[in-house]
Amino acid sequence: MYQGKTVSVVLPTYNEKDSIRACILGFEQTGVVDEIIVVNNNAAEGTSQEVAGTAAIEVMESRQGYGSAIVAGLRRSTGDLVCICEPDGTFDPVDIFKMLPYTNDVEIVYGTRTVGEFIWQDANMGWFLRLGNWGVAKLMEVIFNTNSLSDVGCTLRVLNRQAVDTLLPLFKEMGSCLGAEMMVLSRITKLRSVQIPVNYRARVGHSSVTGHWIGAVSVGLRMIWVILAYRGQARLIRARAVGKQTDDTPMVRA
Ligand SMILES: Nc1nc2c(ncn2[C@@H]2O[C@H](COP(=O)(O)OP(=O)(O)OP(=O)(O)O)[C@@H](O)[C@H]2O)c(=O)[nH]1
Ligand SMILES: [Mg+2]
Repeated sequence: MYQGKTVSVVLPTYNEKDSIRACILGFEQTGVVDEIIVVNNNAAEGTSQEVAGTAAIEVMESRQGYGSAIVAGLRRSTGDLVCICEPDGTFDPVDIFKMLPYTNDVEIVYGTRTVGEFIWQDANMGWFLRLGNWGVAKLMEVIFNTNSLSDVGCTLRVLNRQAVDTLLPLFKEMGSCLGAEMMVLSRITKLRSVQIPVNYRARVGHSSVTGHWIGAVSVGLRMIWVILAYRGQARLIRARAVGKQTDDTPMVRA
C-alpha cells in the first residue's frame, strides 16, 4: 500500500527466465506492493518455475506481443495504482519510490531512460538509442503539446486506476509501440502526466527488440507513424472518451 492506495505491478514476460525472479523479489522487498502479475506471453521454458514460489500471480496471454501482454496485465490488475515494468534486469524496483509521490498530482508517471546520470555501464542505451528515443519523444511533445518528454519506450511507469480504465478500451497497438500509444492517448484523453528519470542497467539475456539497429529503427518509425496518425484522430477519440469534450483546453485541477 502507498498512502492508503493498493499497488499492483505488471510484468510482461517473453524471454526473461534468468532475471524475472530477482525482479519479483525486488518488488516484494519494497514493502509497498500488494499484487504482482506476471503475464506469460509464450515465455521461455522454465519461466513459470521461476515465478512459482514467489508472491506473483502468473497469467497466460497467448496473443504474441509486448502490447498484448501489458494490456492483459492491466486488465487483470486490481490496484489503485499500477506499475508496469520489464523483468529483464534493466530496471530497479526501488525506483517505484521516486514515482509514487507524483501519483498525488498526476494520473500517470512515466519513466525516462535517456538521462545520462541514470544510465548504467553496459546498458543498451548508447547514443543511437538515446537520441532516437529523445527525438521521437520531442516529436510527440511538439505535436501534442505535452510536458517535457525525453523517452517514448520506457516500460517503467505508474498509472492510477482512472488512467487504466480510461486507456484500456482505447489501445490498438499490440506490439512494441504500446508504450508510445499510451503516451499519446493519455494526452488526448487529458490524463495528467509527468516523466522522471529512472535507472537503466544492462539487460540480463538477449534484447529482442532494440538489440539490433534494424529492430530499433523499425520500432522508431512505427512510433512516428502512431504519433502522426493519432494527431488526426485526436478530437474524435477525446470526444468519445471524455464525454464529448472537443476543445484543446488543458485539464485544470478541481
Ligand atoms: N520481444 C518481445 N517482448 C515481449 C513479447 N511479449 C512480451 N514482451 C516483453 O516486452 C519487453 C521488451 O522485450 P525486450 O527483449 O526487453 O526488448 P528490448 O530490446 O529491451 O526493448 P526496449 O526494452 O524497448 O529497449 C520484455 O519485458 C518482454 O518480456 C513479445 O512477444 N516479444
Ligand atoms: Mg527490455
